[in-house]
Amino acid sequence: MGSLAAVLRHPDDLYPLLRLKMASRQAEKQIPSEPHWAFCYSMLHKVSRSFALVIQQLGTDLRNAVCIFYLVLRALDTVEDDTSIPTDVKVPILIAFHRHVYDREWHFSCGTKEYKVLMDQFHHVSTAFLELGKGYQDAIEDITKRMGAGMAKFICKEVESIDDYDEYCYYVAGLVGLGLSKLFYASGTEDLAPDSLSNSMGLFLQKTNIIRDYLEDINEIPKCRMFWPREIWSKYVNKLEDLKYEENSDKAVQCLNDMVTNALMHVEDCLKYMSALRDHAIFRFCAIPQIMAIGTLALCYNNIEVFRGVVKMRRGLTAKVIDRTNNMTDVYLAFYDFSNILKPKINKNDPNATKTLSRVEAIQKACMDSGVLNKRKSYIIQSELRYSSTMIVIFFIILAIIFSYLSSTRASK
Ligand code: IN0
Repeated sequence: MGSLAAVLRHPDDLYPLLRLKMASRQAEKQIPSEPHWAFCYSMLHKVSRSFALVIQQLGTDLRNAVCIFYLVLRALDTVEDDTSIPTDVKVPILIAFHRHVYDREWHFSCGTKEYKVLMDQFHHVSTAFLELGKGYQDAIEDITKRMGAGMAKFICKEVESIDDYDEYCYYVAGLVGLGLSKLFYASGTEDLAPDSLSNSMGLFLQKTNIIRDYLEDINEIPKCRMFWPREIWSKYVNKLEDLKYEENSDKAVQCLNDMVTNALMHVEDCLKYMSALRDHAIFRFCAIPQIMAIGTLALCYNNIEVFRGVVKMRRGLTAKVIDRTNNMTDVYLAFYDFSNILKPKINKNDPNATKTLSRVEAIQKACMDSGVLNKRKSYIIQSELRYSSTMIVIFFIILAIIFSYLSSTRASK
């Protein structure tokens, strides 16, 4: 019902949604027949929904390597995330995870739902990993080793300063960027990107997740998870969980805006990283999550709902992003448009208003300086406006027909 209402409100979502559905059906048909690869690709579809589609569009060898990298990281994440595992059990698993991927016998039961299946049947992932080229295996092993050690370090350490926050995000997401850049390079299609830019790609995605998932993480049972740095939230409340209470709404939104402003710092690096990519499928694989992230930040900024429930981009808009992201012009347009949605939400009484505004303007300048903005209208927002005005016109035409029908029946009586 909710999705029907959303489509009625945004009728232009319908076509991209149908295309996404068809692409998803097509991708499911292409799942390989060998049992270990079949397990890996169907698991990928279960844990990453639309993102799996974009992975499946990569060239065969790179696609297999990215699929395994993604599942290994999800498995490592499942161990890290499971708050019911005692620390003395969890830490050795995280530290040795890079060796477990070589061991077809290894498995550890934890997590819930599809993640539990992934962990219970991890031997399929190891079997597939052992079939990858050596260059891909080395890159995945190296990143898994460094990430596992970093996660272990943060099991017993709180995220106090902004430096801690950047360090934690480096372990769980920046390293993913470094690993992916290595995989792209190993595939022979891309130059090796500078580590600092690869890191920013991960930090921008992960910081957006941490902002969006505040409520889910704070309400985690049996133990809450806290990733917002004390250096930021302590300016607004005494305890991180106080942000969710209604009486602290004003402070909560100010703190949220501070967090969003911090995340926006990485955008220029991300634009630079994406503009250097050459392969179309790799480009889409990188650009789609980035556009989703700036869209999510625009939605979360100044939005108290982040502390009340789930704030997510609607499915139709996600489908549009997947359907229409093909080159850097699309990326600049999307970043420009989403920062334009955020900009009027900046309240001049917000303690970080000047900082946020200068971040948004720097992003818009980077998009403008690309020289492509005036060549084309936005592929997302403009069409939204056009369609909503079309809907208003249709509404008035229907109203006029009903009115003239009613007046003619009354006149005949
Ligand atoms: C990712 C990233 C990802 C993709 C492309 C380039 C990247 C460069 C640097 C770092 C990460 C990069 O993208 C996914 C996107 C994703 O999984 N989306 C989910 C939505 C969701 O809410 O979970 C979907 O279902 O579509 C991502 O978020 N991460 C990720 C993990 C592994 C790999 Cl190989 C690539 C997770 C994270 C923590 C942000 C790195």
